[in-house]
Amino acid sequence: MAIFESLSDRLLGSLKKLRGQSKISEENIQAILREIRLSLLEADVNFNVVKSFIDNVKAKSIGTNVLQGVEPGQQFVKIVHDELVSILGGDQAPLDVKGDSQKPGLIMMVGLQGAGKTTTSAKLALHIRQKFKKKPGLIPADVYRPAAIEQLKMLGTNLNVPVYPSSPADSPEVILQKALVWAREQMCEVLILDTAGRSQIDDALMGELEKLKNIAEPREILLVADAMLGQQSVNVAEGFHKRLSLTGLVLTKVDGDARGGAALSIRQATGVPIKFLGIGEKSDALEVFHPDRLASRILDMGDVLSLVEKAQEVIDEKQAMESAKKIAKNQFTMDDFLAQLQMLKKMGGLSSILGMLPGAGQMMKQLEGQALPDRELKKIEAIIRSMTKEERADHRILNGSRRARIARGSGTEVSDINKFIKQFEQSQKMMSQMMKMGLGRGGGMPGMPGMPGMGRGRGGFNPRRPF
Ligand SMILES: Nc1nc2c(ncn2[C@@H]2O[C@H](COP(=O)(O)OP(=O)(O)O)[C@@H](O)[C@H]2O)c(=O)[nH]1
Ligand SMILES: [Mg+2]
Repeated sequence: MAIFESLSDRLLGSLKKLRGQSKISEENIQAILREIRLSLLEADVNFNVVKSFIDNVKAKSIGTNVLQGVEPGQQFVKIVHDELVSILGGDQAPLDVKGDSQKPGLIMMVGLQGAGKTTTSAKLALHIRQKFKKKPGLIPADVYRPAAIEQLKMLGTNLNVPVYPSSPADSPEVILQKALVWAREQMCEVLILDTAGRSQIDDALMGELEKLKNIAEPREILLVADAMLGQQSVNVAEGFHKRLSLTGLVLTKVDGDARGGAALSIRQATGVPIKFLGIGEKSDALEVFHPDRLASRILDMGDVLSLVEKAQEVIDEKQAMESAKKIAKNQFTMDDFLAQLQMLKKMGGLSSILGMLPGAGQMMKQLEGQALPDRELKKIEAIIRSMTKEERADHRILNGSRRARIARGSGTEVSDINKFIKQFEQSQKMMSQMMKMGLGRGGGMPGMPGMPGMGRGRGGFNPRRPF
């Protein structure tokens, strides 16, 4: 993508200087950080976003242990990459396309004039039909620009998507009300409402959009913002977000020669996720936005990233093997439990992992009664962290007064501690039984999250693998 090319070139140039260095120290990254900072500012990234980016990279690089088999420079690239992913929003934010012909869902498009609302409305209709196999419907509600309704009608007709025949004589609210009735007759499942824009944010526009929002009860309110506006688009997004509570952003004209500042600032500044990129004028020029893919594209160092990831996996695996051995010897401690918890968090979702495990049905049942497993996990983490080293190594010494102290330290109740210890003993027992059943042979323990064979990027858990 053209807009990130010069940023990409500059970042890569800076990072190459770290190659071959034996250590990441404050001194040798100071200069690199200065260069990265300049590259970002030059790409028109918001000053505050640049500052927190640099601070975070610095904090994470200094004091990081260098992984075996990896150069410090390579590890630094990974840190910069991960921070890029983080300011771009982390995980990909999905589009809410719920709705059926009885009660169609509605996506409301808002933005300044010329940002690309009408074009993007048509693109989204196509996307929803192709990717979600749902019947879209388009509602033009820009009654101010004479050709606006015609424009959407033409786009929709070309795509064979029904477009409500709005009358410019009706107010936008009346158009919407009539269109909702029309949409049921048409059996549309997801509606896209194209609204009017202004050359800048004003109160009259916001008032009208608020009225439409109240009638439409949209599942999504997407702000369409022009990437060419650079940092200015951040102010625009903040203005719209304040009045309408946006659910997502579409950044258009990313195919142009903008410098990328908007893309790199807007999420961090507003907290609203970027959901799509507009990469051309045609109706199929829409791209689902993936923070990690864009970060990799900017840094263009796929080989280095996977190398560092592999090295990290080795560490995880070593730890996992350790605990498997301990389980076998019935020496699995709270410390190991904590390490497993952390791995679990990294892999995301408890139920998704449990679902892959043999004999996990029972564990799932036990968990079902608990309203918030994630909150439960945090509680357990706090409890273990409040224990002393001796207590973690052997929980049997936890008498009444120790339990009371731990409850105070972790902000929980003694009953929580008792419950957790009971659970811990149960899982200890269960695990050693599983080991005795032979599930642990072959180096791995499929019954444990984070065990070899289930690591990220290693093909996941294979249920047919002989244990
Ligand atoms: N190159 C490029 N042009 C775009 C993109 N999105 C919209 N446009 C163009 O921008 C202009 C304004 O778009 P329009 O949808 O009418 O904007 P609206 O006023 O917000 O409805 C049109 O000429 C579009 O073809 C995009 O992603 N890339
Ligand atoms: Mg328009």
